Amino acid sequence: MSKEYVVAVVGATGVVGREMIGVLEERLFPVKQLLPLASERSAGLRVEFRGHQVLVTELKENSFKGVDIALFSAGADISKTFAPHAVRAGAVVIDNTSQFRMDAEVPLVIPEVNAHVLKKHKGIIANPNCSTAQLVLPLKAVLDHARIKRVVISTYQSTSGAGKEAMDELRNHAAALLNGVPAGRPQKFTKEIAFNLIPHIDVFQDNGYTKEEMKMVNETRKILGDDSIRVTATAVRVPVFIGHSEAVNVEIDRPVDIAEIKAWIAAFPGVELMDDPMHNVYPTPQSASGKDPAFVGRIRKDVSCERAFDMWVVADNLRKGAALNSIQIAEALVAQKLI
Ligand code: NAP
Ligand code: 12T
Repeated sequence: MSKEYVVAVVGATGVVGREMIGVLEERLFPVKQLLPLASERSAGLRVEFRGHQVLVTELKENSFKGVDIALFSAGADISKTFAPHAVRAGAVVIDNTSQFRMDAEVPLVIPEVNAHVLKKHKGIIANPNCSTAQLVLPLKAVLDHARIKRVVISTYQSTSGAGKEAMDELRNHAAALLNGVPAGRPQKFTKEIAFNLIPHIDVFQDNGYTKEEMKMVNETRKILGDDSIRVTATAVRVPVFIGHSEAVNVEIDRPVDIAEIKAWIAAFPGVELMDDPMHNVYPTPQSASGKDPAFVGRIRKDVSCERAFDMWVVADNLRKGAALNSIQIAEALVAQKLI
């Protein structure tokens, strides 16, 4: 019989953790035992897995005895403190936070793009930021055929990227405003999110960018293995529940042939071309929500630069941007006999 694994989910009660448990079940990952972990606030709750109610226990240093795979999604500080305990207990950590992504010792992996770096892991593997994850799929499709000189990104990121309380804030504030009631002070955001846009995700840095924007700059180059690619980004929170969208301009090393670019992107695994403007076919967060691929549409030649093209990339941030990619990393570890 093929091997089965004890899988811990740290942050099992969060929007990403719940999605992880759903994806493990849906993809028939060989789970021998599921260990849902969260804060003391959630200890005693149950999560459903394969028709059973599984008890959530409090995350502790000694939670990882006998665990083969630990999926972390409870924030960078929790990963910083507890991932080393999981590794010491013999688990392979797949970390969904920003804590270890730029650590030279830690592979940062989108399996369709760079599964080959997994073999260098020393116990921790990082899952990229949601906005980076969906971006690097069409970029790698192009990079397999041409040099990429520069990428300019504007994001339209949903509230689920900031967790369950952020989604609640959008729901509650929108409902209040529609009922003519004051929405109350923003809690999870710096400004009112309902019927608004906020050009501020994660914290500001000294260079004027936000940390979310710099994650896209640095993680994209690390995953694509090419530090010569110049990347700049503006990250914006929008009043959408699930699904991140990105307007992306890509400059390559030769004049663009749009038919060729479309063919490269259409043929790439994990990407679905959704590009027929004459019939109003292009992805939206609603159409991408609940689905696995990164959807790409609006591919067109940049009228201001003959070596550049524009595209619109949309994915479910909780799936390819987080839970799905983490489980695909686990599947790749199994396929490469690294676990
Ligand atoms: P969420 O819905 O707010 O859930 C947070 C989870 O972390 C809950 O299960 C929570 O447990 C748990 N947690 C919080 N403090 C804890 C503690 N002291 N000890 C143990 N567990 C604790 O947030 P989310 O959207 O699922 O995101 C969780 C983390 O995943 C984020 O902070 C981020 O680092 C990462 N993330 C990454 C991406 C990506 O781009 N790949 C996308 C989204 C999120 P309780 O319910 O008990 O509080
Ligand atoms: N602050 O894992 O707020 O780097 O949307 C992902 C999403 C951090 C991360 C967000 C964030 C991460 C958000």
